[in-house]
Amino acid sequence: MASKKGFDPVKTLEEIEDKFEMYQILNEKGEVVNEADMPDLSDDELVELMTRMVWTRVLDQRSISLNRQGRLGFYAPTAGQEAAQLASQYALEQEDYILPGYRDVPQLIWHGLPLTQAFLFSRGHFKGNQFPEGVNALSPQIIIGAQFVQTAGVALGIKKRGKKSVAITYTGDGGTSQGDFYEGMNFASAYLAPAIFFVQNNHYAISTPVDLQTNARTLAQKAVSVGIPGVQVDGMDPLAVYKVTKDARDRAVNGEGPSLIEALCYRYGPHTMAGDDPTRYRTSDEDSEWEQKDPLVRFRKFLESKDLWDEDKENEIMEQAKEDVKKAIKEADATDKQTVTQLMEIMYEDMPANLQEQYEVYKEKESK
Ligand SMILES: Cc1ncc(C[n+]2csc(CCOP(=O)(O)OP(=O)(O)O)c2C)c(N)n1
Repeated sequence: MASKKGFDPVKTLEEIEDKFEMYQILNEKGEVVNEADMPDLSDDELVELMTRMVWTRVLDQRSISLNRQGRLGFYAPTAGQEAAQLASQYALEQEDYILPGYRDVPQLIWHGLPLTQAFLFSRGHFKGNQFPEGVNALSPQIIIGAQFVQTAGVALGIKKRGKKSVAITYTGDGGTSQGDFYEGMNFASAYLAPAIFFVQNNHYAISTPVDLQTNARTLAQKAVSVGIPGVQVDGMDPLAVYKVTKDARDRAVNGEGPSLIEALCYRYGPHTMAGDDPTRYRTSDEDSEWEQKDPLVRFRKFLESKDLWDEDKENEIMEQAKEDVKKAIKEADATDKQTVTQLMEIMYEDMPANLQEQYEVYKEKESK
């Protein structure tokens, strides 16, 4: 076989890596730096996107406090990731499927999951996972990377049914080290399945920094290995996140296959509320560097410059969010506690004989 003369694989790698630059539309000061790529969003839609980000920031603060009071169970903080989460979800349509990770409850809420159910999920109540009709989503996945293969499958199902919709999954930077990450993307690529693989690179998998996950300069470039488009986007820039997700969706529904998106962001809080202390692995300098990039701050500046936003409006949304949380947690409190037999009933259509025996024991206990 003839070998290519002068072929330099190291140079080829460098050339590929150089091509993956962070994509941005709105800079940290709220200035548009890429006018040509401004997404086609009306003033009302821009305000709606900001409203969702402000509301979700309050939800995060309230959820942390409810967790500390022992009124919520599992909770993974989201502050700092609003643009990555909500602007990507905003680019979806109602018929699209979301396969979220444990930190991705906000996307589910804005896709139609009632807040009360999100709270029940946090408490481990099965009702938190019984999504209303028309909310196309799977439950938040705790197993890292496990939804990549499922997303390829859901997307292939969408394609086989001839539907014009997509399946999107979310993971963190840590998730890209799982074998499932490559398997899912490769399968979806081979079948041109309408999938979007969305990585929120918040730079840490619990305490492990992203440069210990991989020697690759970007996570987006991993798309090259399976022959799909990959983009690294400023995940603190809602307009850029919206644009790249919308483009990926358009390509997917047009039969052009899946895409990989890496959104550079930061989680301000701890990994979860189960005892993580970020000060043990992050410096306060790094925290403040990222706070300068905050998605709400830059989008507020942008909207104010267009006379679309002011303090009164923001306060109104914050009050509304607090009211919504109050009402939802009350409803969650008023929900009957789940029983062991209920859990068994929803697990099995036909219960195995050994469990049937246990079921009878619990039924008896619960009747007292
Ligand atoms: C397969 C698997 N391995 C390990 C864990 C334990 N674990 C829980 S969260 C986490 C870190 C994940 O980090 P990343 O994917 O970057 O997501 P982030 O939490 O930053 O959103 C790990 C290792 C798990 N849940 N699943």
